[in-house]
Amino acid sequence: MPGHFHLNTPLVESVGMSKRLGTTVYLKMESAQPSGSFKIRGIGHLCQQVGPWQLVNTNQLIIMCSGGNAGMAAAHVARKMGLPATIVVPSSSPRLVVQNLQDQGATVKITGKVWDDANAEALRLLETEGLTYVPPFDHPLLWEGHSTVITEIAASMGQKQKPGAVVVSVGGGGLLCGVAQGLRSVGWEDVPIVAMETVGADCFNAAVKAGTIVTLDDITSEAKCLGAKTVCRKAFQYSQSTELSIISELVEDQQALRAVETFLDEERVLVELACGAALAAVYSGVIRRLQDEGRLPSPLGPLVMIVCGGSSINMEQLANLQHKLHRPT
Ligand code: PLV
Repeated sequence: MPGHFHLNTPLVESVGMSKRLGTTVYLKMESAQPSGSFKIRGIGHLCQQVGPWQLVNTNQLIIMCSGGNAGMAAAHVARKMGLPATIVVPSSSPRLVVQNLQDQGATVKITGKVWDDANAEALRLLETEGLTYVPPFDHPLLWEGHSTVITEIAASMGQKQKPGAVVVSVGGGGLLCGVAQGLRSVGWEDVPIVAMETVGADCFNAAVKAGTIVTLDDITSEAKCLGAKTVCRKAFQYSQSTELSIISELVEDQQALRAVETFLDEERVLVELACGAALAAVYSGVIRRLQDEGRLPSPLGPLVMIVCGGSSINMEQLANLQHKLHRPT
């Protein structure tokens, strides 16, 4: 088995974003991971930790539920470990996701409307069939695995540079927890995190506003991979901690889509709407506004954008989203 399943991804300067923001913007290109997103960091790490004593010896199936990208990571890791995988996805997942998962050799089960429904089915299978459950965002081993994204950034930036802020997308909050943990481990706990969601997939923002964990009635955003109805407890706890500064911000689906389009034009990389939510922090002027409001410093040190990636996107899917979201002006 390899040391780990993820790659050390490039940290590249974005001329276009830097020009817009008036400060250097670095892109951490998680879209270049083997499974198409950062998810392989945490899921690879979790499977390696439980693997020796649970997965490999008993040759159990890996079962997990996913908006898509966590499933892709699990299917990839399972294939590399020589284990069968069953991935439960909601019916909101595009056909492309199902095809991609099957191409990775996974069995796909489609259940329910949104991620939470698929999760309930995965937990049922876990009980009735004794399979091993791999969660997509709520597990300390996932966060530990995701935290390597920050240790790599620290190694790439070297001793002399430190981010002014880090931008992440938030679904169930696993990436956020990993980034928070990573910042602590490299002594960067004073670096603010800008946590981006879309309106309608905003369980973290809703919890921050309410001061308690809340469950959304429904997911109405097209960014289905951000579509957890309830954020994980750890992410909420981080938002309440005085040690870290986490700023929760929302963008409309249209802004996330424009960000995906601009990123494709300027950086020549196609990412999902879930990732567009983070990119929109620069393209839609969220960071600028936060500076104007005094919530981020001016001038700001280098901004690090976690380009979380995502593989539920291709030209056909992009055209579908454009059709749905871009009303004629
Ligand atoms: N997607 C999860 C959860 O879905 C999944 O099962 O694929 N960016 C991309 C491209 C993602 O796929 C996800 C999560 C996120 C960001 C957010 O990560 P999280 O869930 O750790 O906050 C419901």
